[in-house]
Amino acid sequence: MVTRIVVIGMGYVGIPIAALLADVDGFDVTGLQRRSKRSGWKIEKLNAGESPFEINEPGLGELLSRIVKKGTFRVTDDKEVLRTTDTILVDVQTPTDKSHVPQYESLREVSADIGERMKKGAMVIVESTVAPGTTENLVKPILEHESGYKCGSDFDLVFSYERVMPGKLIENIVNLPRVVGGMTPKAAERAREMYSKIVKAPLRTTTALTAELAKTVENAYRDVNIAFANEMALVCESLGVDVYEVRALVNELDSRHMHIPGAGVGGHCLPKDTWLLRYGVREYGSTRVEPEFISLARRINNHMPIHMAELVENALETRGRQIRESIVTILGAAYLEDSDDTRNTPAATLLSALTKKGATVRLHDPYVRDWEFSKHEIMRDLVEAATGSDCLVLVTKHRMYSTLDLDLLKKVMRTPSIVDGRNALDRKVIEEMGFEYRCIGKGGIRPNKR
Ligand code: SAJ
Repeated sequence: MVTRIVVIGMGYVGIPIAALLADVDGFDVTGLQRRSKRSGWKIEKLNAGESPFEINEPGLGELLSRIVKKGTFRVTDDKEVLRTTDTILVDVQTPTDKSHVPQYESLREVSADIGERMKKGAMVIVESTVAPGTTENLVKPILEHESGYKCGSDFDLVFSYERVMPGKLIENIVNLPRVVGGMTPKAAERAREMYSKIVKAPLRTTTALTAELAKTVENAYRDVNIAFANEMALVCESLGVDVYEVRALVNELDSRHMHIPGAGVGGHCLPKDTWLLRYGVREYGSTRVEPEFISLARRINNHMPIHMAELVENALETRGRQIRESIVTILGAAYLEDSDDTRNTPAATLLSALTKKGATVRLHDPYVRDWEFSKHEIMRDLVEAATGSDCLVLVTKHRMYSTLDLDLLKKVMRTPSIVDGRNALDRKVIEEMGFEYRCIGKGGIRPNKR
């Protein structure tokens, strides 16, 4: 007996889960991907059994070619596949807008597509990160209204989130514990049963609301820890101390885990999950609770790329250059080292801050092909990107930036200055070579007094 599964949204979440499920005996998986400009091309790539990701995702390539050859996986843009499927996974983007309100257009649209077509007895699993309360208050009513079915008796509804990370998409799904939150215990158990075929780590069943909270809390927790490290970095800069030395001393205590300060916090999780948490408690909470602490942490982390621009200005002034007459080269467009993922990348905020200060900005990245933030060309040749430049600004700790040919760079640059947003470089070596050097959290050279 074949269990048919449809996974909606062929992204960082949908592709690995679909591939793993399609490799299970008795499962047949169809990826459902709309033919948008930005991602329609993935349909052909995936149907050829190839990973659409620029960076290497261990295990994904061979898994995709195996299941396509086996005939247990294919991708389509035809929503009619929803009519005959037993289980539907929803893996669409759930971004937040500038005022941090979740943009649920895709989720609403997909919920309606499912409701109009799903068969009685189907199981719908929302895997996209949503504000707590969304599965019950947004997805369930649409599914019931469009299908005429009753949640719990005619279909099962579950929220179960991914703990994916670019570069470890397969590994994380298989080896990290997984939370499975059902609108009913029966639904949670039915979904747990399916996940048990691919997840080797513990599976924890709970309610959908508890699972939604666990997801957003787990990322807000990481975000506030990074914000603490960033605030301490600013304190150390001001007092002329190396925050990384302070961090090493503090973390000697087993009960301390100070995170790493840096040029900012990007990705599709941390920059938005705090706002989803706040939105959920505002919309669906029974009492007025304003989560100020996690909101402040977001503001601190969002300030870091702005601070990077201040360090660039400070370094250039020390070398007698005005930023508005300078060429500044950003090293790293991706939000995460050795990844091609540019979602919410701090490099975009830094680029606009430098442009506002009048700088001519270049962008270099070894993996990223294009990005949605501006028309900037993303340069591949580091020497070309550095030639005539007045400052290199390291935003992403891509491996290649830790082994820069400083002799050559000094020769081709107009002004030898480097601002290090990830403590990736050796300050002593750089300064001995005559570079002006700034680094997040490394004091000693104080930004000009306001
Ligand atoms: N960052 C810091 N300092 C740190 C850690 C991260 O500045 O100490 C920055 C990174 O440079 C990056 C951003 O934060 O710009 C996010 O980094 P991340 O390591 O949290 O990577 P993500 O965004 O891929 O986070 C994922 C999350 N996974 C999911 O939501 C499924 C997160 O929950 C995980 O905790 C995280 O991976 C992880 O642990 O690596």
